[in-house]
This record gives sequence, structure tokens and C-alpha cells, in this order.
Amino acid sequence: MKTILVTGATGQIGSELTPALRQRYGNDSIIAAGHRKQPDADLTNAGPYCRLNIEDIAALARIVENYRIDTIIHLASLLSAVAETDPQRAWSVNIDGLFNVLEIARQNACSVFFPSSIGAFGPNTPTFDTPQDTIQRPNTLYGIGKVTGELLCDYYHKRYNLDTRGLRFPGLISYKTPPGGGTTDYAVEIFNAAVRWQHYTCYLKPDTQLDMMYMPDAIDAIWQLMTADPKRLIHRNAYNVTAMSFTPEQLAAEIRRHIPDFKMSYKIDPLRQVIADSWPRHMDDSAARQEWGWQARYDLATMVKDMLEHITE
Ligand code: VAH
Repeated sequence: MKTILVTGATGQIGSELTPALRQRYGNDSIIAAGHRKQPDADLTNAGPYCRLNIEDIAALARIVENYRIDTIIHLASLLSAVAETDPQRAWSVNIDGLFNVLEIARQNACSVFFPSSIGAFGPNTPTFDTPQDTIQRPNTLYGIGKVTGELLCDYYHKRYNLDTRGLRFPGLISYKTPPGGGTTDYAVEIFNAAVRWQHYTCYLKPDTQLDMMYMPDAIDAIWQLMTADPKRLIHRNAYNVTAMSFTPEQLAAEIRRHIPDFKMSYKIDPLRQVIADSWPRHMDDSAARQEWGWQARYDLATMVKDMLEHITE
């Protein structure tokens, strides 16, 4: 990887991945692209930033050709809950956008990273120790987009020998950007609420167990996968990866170890509860461990401690 384009660079993953890649490869080797007019200064001051609507293939082509991009980390996407409120726009951004990336990557021999998700599984997928290879019939537009994306990336690898690689991320927890309309956003919002008000009203039921991962592990996983020996990659699109699996009440209990007065109440959001209930509880990520050495560093206790320390700062 020498010149990398990060689409969706102002989003939850992109806003942390971009500076991390700039640290490894140099500021001018990482071109950040987002739909926002005024992204954070630390994104634009540290290196190239381009406004990009991922639905505009000509604009994408110009960026890839002008900067001689050799790798596209494609993060531009609508998340699960917001996608259900506007499925037509979600299809255009999430799938037509990915198709644009794969077509431009094919024409310019770029490698492509695609973030899949636990959302790529559905209600009849085994919910515990979800296998790497299993049934995938999601019933959300977001999930349909993720399965389609996995299949498209595999197709472009097999048909055109494009170097496509992907990860099925669980819910991602971070403190640098506000939540962006996902189903797992509660696990991000809860920390600010706990520090400021010692109270949070959760929109998922107390026993809704979901796979989760702390953002530093997600950033490491992307880099490890994209620099892995291609000969070892069997399940390119896309690897199950997880770090922990917990319920809202378990997360609240862990926060209470640091903020004893923290209280949690519940006001269920039917849309996001239905989406969460269709997802697995815990994935088997042994294929990622075997094929490219995946290993999470953060668990529930160390993630909560680190999140609270940063937010309190
Ligand atoms: C969402 N945070 O909630 C994303 C993610 C597994 C969840 O895909 O939509």
C-alpha cells in the first residue's frame, strides 16, 4: 500500500483510520474523501482531503487517477438504522457506491477494503459461534447491502483478479465521533451520558447481547488484513472478527465499577430492537486468527476503562 484513498473518511471508522494510516505511511500518502463540506480541521490540516459523493463515479475516477491511488479503503455507507428509514438512498450509497469503487479499482488496479458487518447475517443464521461460512439471509437493507458487497468483492477478485478484502465488523465503540445512525450506537452514547449525567436511557432491551469491538482493534484489524500475505487468504470477503460480546445491562454494570451512581433506564426503539434481534450474539472468528493472525487487544473491562479515561479528559 503506497497511496491510499479512504472514502467515508469523516465517519466513525474513517476519522480514526485516516490519522492512523497517515502516521504509518506519511500524511500525503493518505487521501481522505468525505461528503462533508467542513470536516474536522485535524483531518484536512494533516493531509489531502477531497469532497466526494460516492454515487458520482466520474468524481471518484478523477481522485483515483489524479492521486495515483493504489488502495481504496471504502468506508462510505449509511448505517443500519438510518438505512431502514430510506432504503432507496441506502441502496444507492451502499451498493451503487461500492460498485463504483470496484469498477474504478478494476480500471486502475487498486486493492479494495470493504467493511462488512454482523448485519450480513439474518434471523436464521446460527446466533452463537456464528461460523465463517454459514447462511446469510439478512432482512435489513443494510444487511442485504453487506451480503451483496461481499459477493461483489469476491466476484471482482475471481473475475478480474482484483485484490479485494473485507471484515465482518461487530458494533464498534469509539469516542472521537458522535454515533452515525447505527443499531449499536447505544454502546457509544452511553459513555458520554455516564460521565455527564450518570444516567442513560437505552433503546435496546437489557438482555440484547451483541458482538462489539473497540476502535483501536478495528483499525489494527484493517491494517493487518490489508498487509497480510494474499496466499494465506481463503475467506477474503469477508472475515468474522470480534473482541467481546455483551448486553446493555452487562455494559452498565462495568461502567458502574467506575461510576457507582450510574443508572440505566430503558425506552425501547422498535426499529433498532428488531434489527439487533436479527443479528448473531457471538461470531466464531477462528478463520481470521488462522489466516492472518487476528487477535483483539481490548475486552469489556479494558475498553470501558479506556473510554471513560478519554471522555473524562
Ligand atoms: C450499525 N455500527 O449499527 C453499525 C454496525 C454491527 C453494527 O454495522 O449499523
